[in-house]
Amino acid sequence: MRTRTGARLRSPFLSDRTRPSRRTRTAFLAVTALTGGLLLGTQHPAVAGPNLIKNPGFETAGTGADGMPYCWERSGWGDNDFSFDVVADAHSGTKALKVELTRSVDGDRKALITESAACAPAVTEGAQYDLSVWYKSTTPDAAITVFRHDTVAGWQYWTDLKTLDLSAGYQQASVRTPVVPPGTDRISWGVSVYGTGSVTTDDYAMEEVVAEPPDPVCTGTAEECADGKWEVLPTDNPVRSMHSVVLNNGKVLLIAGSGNDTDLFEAGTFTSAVYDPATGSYRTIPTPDDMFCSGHVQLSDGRVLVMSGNKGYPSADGTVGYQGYKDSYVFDPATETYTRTNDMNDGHWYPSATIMGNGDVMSFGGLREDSSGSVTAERWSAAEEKWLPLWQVNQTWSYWGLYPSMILMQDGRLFYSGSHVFGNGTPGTGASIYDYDANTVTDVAGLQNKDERDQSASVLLPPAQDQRVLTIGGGNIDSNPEANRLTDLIDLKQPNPTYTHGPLLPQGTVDLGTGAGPQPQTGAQGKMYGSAVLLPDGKVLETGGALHNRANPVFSSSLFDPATDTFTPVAPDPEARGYHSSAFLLPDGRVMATGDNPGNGTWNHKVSLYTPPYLLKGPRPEITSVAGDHWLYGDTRRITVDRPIVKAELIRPAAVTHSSDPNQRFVDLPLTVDPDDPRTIDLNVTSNPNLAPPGWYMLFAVDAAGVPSVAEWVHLGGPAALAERALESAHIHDFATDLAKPEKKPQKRRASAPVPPQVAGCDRHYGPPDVCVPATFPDSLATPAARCDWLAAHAYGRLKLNGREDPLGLDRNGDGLACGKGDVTGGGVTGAHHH
Ligand SMILES: [Cu+2]
Repeated sequence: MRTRTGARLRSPFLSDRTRPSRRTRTAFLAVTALTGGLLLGTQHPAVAGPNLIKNPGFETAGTGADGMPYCWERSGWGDNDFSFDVVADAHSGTKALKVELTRSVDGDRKALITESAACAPAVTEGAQYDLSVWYKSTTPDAAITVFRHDTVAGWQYWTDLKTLDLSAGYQQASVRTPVVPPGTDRISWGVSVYGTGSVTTDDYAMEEVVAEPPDPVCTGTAEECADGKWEVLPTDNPVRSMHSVVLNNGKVLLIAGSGNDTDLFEAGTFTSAVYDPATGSYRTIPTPDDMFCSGHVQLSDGRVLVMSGNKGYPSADGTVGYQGYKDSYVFDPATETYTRTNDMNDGHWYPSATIMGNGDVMSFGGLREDSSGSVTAERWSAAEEKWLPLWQVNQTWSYWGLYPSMILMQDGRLFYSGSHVFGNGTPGTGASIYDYDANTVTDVAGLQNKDERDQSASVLLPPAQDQRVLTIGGGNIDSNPEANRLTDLIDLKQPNPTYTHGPLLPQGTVDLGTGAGPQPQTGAQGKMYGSAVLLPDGKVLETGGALHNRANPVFSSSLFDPATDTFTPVAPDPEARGYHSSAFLLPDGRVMATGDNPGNGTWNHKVSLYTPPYLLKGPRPEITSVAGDHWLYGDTRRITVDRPIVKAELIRPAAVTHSSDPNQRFVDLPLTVDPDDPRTIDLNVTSNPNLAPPGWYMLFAVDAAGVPSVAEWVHLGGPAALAERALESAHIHDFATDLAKPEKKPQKRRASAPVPPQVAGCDRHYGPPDVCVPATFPDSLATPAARCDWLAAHAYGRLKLNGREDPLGLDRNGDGLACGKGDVTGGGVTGAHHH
């Protein structure tokens, strides 16, 4: 077998080799045609594909009244003053096209290839194309923008590829498209001008990239190469961490606080640990507060903002629930210390945290200091490094529930996906678009069973530019049905985004606590508490989960491919990963999984590592150099790699808890491949901070077999993040502006929302607060004996009553002990003791 080296790939980017001007191309193609048979047999032909663009230099006039050249049309939107003119200032020939904006509030103007079968180039699904254009520009606000023709849905915005530098004289911009999505038969593209100034363009070209896929290589067993492999690490996680934050030095912050352990809480023992994947070691660090079930997000400088946490556990009499701190801290990865910030305006146990395009952080939901629900929106100012006072923050007084999944959209609005923790979804459709600046909330339709998406997982699919969200599974800790297999997809680029049904989750095995071990799932059994992890090859790993409220772990993992909207089952994590578990991508391309906190109060300290199939395909591409690690929006940054790649991206490191990581995103970096050396590549960075909020990212380069490099860390930021544009609408396309549902007006000002004290689905009449006797038992457990058997099978141990009431009928002899000897006959009540 041939070894996999760069040299083995036979000139994979044929069309890059030569980029003749339009003038010379005709002659060149004639030579190619004459010698084609000969070239096929050679190892390194340098052949440019034909230019797929009609009238690429505007030399042929059109017939329309608007004066546009043949096969070119005017396009654009928004509030601006503009002109389109055919001018004599050509790069070649006698004509060029000038687009000018003299006033710009929002939107853009662009000359596009006419969106017709006669003019728009036909493309092949799965192929890539090199686009190039000669241009002059007097504005920094110009980008190559692509539309695609969907065979079902028609013409639609696809993506932005490259921001054009200012240029007084003609220069050429070239960039490679991503893989053409399924269902696409044509594309149209042009230069979008979205700020005042002019851009004159000429001599467009579009050539198909011809890449030979590498031979398959397998360095494991056939099963491993298909499904990947899990290993359980020899060293246990020293803390009961339900929070995992990947730091910009490659280490992982694991926050436990009291770790949902009332003994630790009463002792004031709060912990965090920093895990170093390079050594496999943990360092336990002092933790100033009970950050159990706090919120967290990396700030733009790489420090971690940690907000709220547990001020107090529920009272024994069941009248007071969990109480949330107003406290907030910043964790510095360099010193591994926490520093207190100013307080939030309200307490927020289980808050969301979303970083915005300007580096501010928005936080919603959770429980207040008195255990009622917080209706206070909180905003962390990046400029002032503090939580803003209430009067500076727009308020709708909405109660968003616990850990509401709030995903930043490309125009700065927030998408509430419907993923949340504990009980029912929000009133209405259970999902909405929240416009902070306008202070409006508008429901979006289509989320299935919105009241059974408790502890579902939502993720912005790769690439972020596609603005699609996947929501996976879920259950309901109050009604406690079997968790479901539902998945839902939404395309936030549509005028009226609506969830559509995704494929059912693949099933694995489930441990029902019967003693028989994990059994194949049946019927509609799915999972809640699952994790969704973006992988560098552009797929999503969903893994772990459980069938019921803090019980019955599900062992299944699968890969979701956003290119096909399908799941492929892979090897499952051998460890239980239910409540308080998390999974996240490491910079080396593997996935780490921690935690599990079943209802009996125990903790799974075992840590698993997943090696995806892409790491069992032979040598990985290597990033051999990066032009600086501080990148700006709209930049073009050169990297070198040891062999050709087909994709590069920035992945925002995880900050995950309770299946929720709304900041996780995969930002595609369109390639400009050096025509003379495919190992020298310019990466085109988005100019839109809402697509990639400022901060540290993992830069991956991926080859044609989907094998990623090890990540390099780069910081993305710059003035664009602070520009007003970052807070307002994106230039690229008018989207999600034709919502069918009416805007909800802000609610009346109020202090809080009522939340029952048994919010976590646990019956507080039994046992300590860190043990969760389900308020609703799984179906079919109707009798006290059956319930006692279930508790015993799930190792609940001794359960004292907290008062005289016994609503579940577990203490029939009234001795103050649930499911004691005198309570059950023939029920064999045994099991491990808690603590
Ligand atoms: Cu929790």
